[in-house]
Amino acid sequence: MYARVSVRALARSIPSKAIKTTPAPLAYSAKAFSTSALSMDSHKKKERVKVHFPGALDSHFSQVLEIREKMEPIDTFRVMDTDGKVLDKSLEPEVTEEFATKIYKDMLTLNVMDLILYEAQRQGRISFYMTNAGEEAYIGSAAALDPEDEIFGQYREAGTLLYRGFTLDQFMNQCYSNDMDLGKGRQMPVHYGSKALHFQTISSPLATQLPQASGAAYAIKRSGKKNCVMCYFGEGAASEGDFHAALNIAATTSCPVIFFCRNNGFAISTPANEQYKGDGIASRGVGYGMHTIRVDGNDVWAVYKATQEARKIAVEQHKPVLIEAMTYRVGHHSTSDDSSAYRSKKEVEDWKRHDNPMVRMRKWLESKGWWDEARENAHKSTQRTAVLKSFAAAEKRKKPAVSEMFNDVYDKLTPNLIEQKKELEELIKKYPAHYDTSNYAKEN
Ligand SMILES: Cc1ncc(C[n+]2csc(CCOP(=O)(O)OP(=O)(O)O)c2C)c(N)n1
Ligand SMILES: [Mg+2]
Repeated sequence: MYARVSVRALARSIPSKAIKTTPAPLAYSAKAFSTSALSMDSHKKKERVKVHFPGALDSHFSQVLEIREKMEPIDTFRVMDTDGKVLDKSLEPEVTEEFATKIYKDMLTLNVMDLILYEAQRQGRISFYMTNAGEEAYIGSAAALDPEDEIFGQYREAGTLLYRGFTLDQFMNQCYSNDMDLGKGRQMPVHYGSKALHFQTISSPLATQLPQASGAAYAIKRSGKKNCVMCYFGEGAASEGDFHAALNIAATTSCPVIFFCRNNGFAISTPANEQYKGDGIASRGVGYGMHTIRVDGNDVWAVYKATQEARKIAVEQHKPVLIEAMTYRVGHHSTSDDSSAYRSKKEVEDWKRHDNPMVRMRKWLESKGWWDEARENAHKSTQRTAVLKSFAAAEKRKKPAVSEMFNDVYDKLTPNLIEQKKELEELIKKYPAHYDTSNYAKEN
């Protein structure tokens, strides 16, 4: 049942040689529970009669009591091997040098920015940070989107913003919560948002973005815009109830949304094998009757191709798609985590050495003659200088004006907010030693 749904759906929507059509798996029947004399073989010869129940229209009646635990695992689509070699010539990406190098340059810039901001947190200069190491290939998914597709992120997708043109100054201003921060200092570092770049502000409670993404996609469908929603989340977040609510409503109301799961093997210290028993997150997509793709999340071109096809389905057919990108989180979960407490350093080093998305993409670019050591060093060095410059400028700026904490909750200040604001102003005036506002921007 599972494979039949997914293969047919994929075959209809992705006219590519790359799409494998696996035959439906044989039923895993529990013969021990078959009380009738009918064997599986003789049963199969009998004419199959479809059920008439409204709850499962594709089912057939059977005299074999089938108890299923497993289904055929979903394959992982890849274009390049771990050395950056394209495995099937028909999958060679047809892209320009400019496009391919932009993706890689953004991956490199993200690495440079992560390194500097991670250290800045260690020195106590910002309060928190999260890195992307090991998962940089997800930038391939951003490259497959239209700039007006609405993005809902979890927190480890800063590269998608970078790809869309969020500036280093904007990243730094947010991490410093200064008066130039688009979020006006109301969020923790890395909780970016940009209305201009169609990137909804990150929120800390896991999975809240998923039902919101379904709702936004429904609104896009109603508006008639030829766009979709892209919703990123981790495999850990998929354990939240919101995940299930989001997928079910998107499937039943046909919302143009791509659910992009970064399955990086861990939810802080909880490994994926303690998080779920099924075939990853992808198997759930088919469970909700939705197009589903599992992809090598360390392979930029596989991620790019999968997202391109998913976007076509979402925009042209108004249907949701689940992509599960298999990857590995090389960095610690965040600056509040020390991953050596729950996994060996050797395991991490092995991933860096044997399946590194940066190396795979770089080798592919080098094979085209589009990249070399000199370009690598030059890009890293200019980006390091640029990040440090933005960083120093952001650090010098004042915090947003104190009154900003009352704004934007509602369109206009409500009577109770006006009262609270007045009370705070009086307190600041009365106890200046306790409420030093010299580091805050002046009130307008
Ligand atoms: C509702 C909720 N529960 C718990 C947390 C604490 N928390 C923050 S991140 C995280 C792990 C999430 O893992 P995953 O979704 O796999 O994303 P990853 O960090 O691996 O990218 C947890 C448990 C939270 N922020 N919100
Ligand atoms: Mg995870």
